[in-house]
Amino acid sequence: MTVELVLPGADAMGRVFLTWTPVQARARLVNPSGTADVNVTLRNAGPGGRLRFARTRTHLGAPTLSLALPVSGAPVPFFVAGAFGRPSLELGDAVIEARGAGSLGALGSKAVTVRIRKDAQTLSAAERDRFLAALATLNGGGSGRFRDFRDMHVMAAINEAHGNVGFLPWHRAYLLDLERELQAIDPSVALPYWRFDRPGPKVFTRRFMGVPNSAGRLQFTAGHPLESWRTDGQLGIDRTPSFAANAAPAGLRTEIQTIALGGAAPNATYGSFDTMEFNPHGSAHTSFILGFINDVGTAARDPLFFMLHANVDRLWAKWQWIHKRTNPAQARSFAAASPNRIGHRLGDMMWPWNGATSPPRPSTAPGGRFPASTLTTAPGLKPTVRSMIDYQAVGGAASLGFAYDDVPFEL
Ligand SMILES: [Cu+2]
Repeated sequence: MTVELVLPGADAMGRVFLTWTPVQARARLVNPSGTADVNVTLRNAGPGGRLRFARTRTHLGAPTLSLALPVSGAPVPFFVAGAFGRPSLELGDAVIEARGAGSLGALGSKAVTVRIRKDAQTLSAAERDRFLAALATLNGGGSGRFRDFRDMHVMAAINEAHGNVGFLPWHRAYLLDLERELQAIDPSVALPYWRFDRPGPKVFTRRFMGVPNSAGRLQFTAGHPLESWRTDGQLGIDRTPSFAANAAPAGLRTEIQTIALGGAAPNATYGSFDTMEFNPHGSAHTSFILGFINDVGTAARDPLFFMLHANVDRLWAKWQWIHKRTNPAQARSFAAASPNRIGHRLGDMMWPWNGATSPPRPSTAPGGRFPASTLTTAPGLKPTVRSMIDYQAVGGAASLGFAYDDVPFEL
C-alpha cells in the first residue's frame, strides 16, 4: 500500500516548483490493504525547503496535516505552499512525506522545490554560481537569446516602460520573461535582487558581480561565467560604483522611505508610490561613476541591472502586501496613465509581447510572445498591465509563479 501525492504544474521531468502561494494537490491510496480508510499525516521530510499544509486555501497552513484517505482510492484534496522564510537551496530539497500510523510508517513522498527570489547578498555559493552560469548561457557569448532582452530595453522603447504608471508592471513582466528563460536553462534558478539601500559586500566581488579595473571594466575570478559576457558586439561590462565596497549608494531612499511614498494606511495609493521610479530606482541606476547601467539605452547590457530591477519589483511587492494592494479592480492598487499613454493602462497589452510595431509602439518587437510555464497559466502570451498586479494570486486566479524571500502570501 502506498500513498500517491500529485501536485499541479509538474514539468516534463515531473519536477514541481512552489512559491508562498498555496496550490491544490491531492493524495490517494494505491493498492490499499484491508477494508478501512487509512489515516495519514503529511509532513516535511526534506533537508532544505519547508512546506505548509492546509485543507483550505489559506496563508495559515501548518507543518503537518492529517488526512483520512478512502480505501476506494478516491483522491483527497489538500493545499500546499512553501513555508515563508524557508525556501529551497537546491532542486527538490523540500519533501512531502505521507506517514501512516504506527508500523505503517512512510507510505509515500514527493520532492518539490520552493523556488523564491532571494537577496543576492544571502545566496549560497552554489545558488550564486548557478545563477551566473545560467545568465552566461543565455548570453551565449553575445549570440544567445539574451540579445532579445537587450533589445527590449533600448531608447526606442523608453515610452513603453518608463515615465508613467506602467513602469512597474512592464518591468515585472520583463524580469519574469528573463527569469523563465534562465529557468529553462537551470530550473533551480530564481532571479536574485540587489538590495541597493544596504551594503552588498558579497555582491560587488570578483566572484559575483565583478570589480572594476582602473578603466571601469569589470574583472572577475578566473573561469567566472561572465568573463565571456558580450553585448552589442562588445566584450565586457563597464561599471564603477560611486560607493565604497562595504557601503550602500548614498542618497537613495531606504526601503521604509520608499514604501512611505504611497502614503499612510488605509489610503496608500499606487499613483504616489510609483514615484519611486525616480528615487530610489533612478538614483540606484546613477550610483555608478562609469557604467552601462547609468543610461536607459545601455542599462540592460549589465547583468546587475536585472538584480537592481528585481529589488524595484520587490519594493512594489512589499508595498502591495503591506497595504493589500493586489486587487487590480481596487482604485488604489493602480492609477490612471498620465499622460494617457498606450501600454500603461490596465487593460493594455504590453509591448513587445503583443507584437505591435506600428506607432506609437516601437518599430520592432524583439523576443516574441511571453514564454509559457508549466507552473501556471499566467500571464499568457500577450500580458496586460492588469495581469502583472496580483502576482501571488491573492485574489485566487493564477499566480505568476514567483515570490520574494521577505514578502509573504497573505489573504
Ligand atoms: Cu527600465
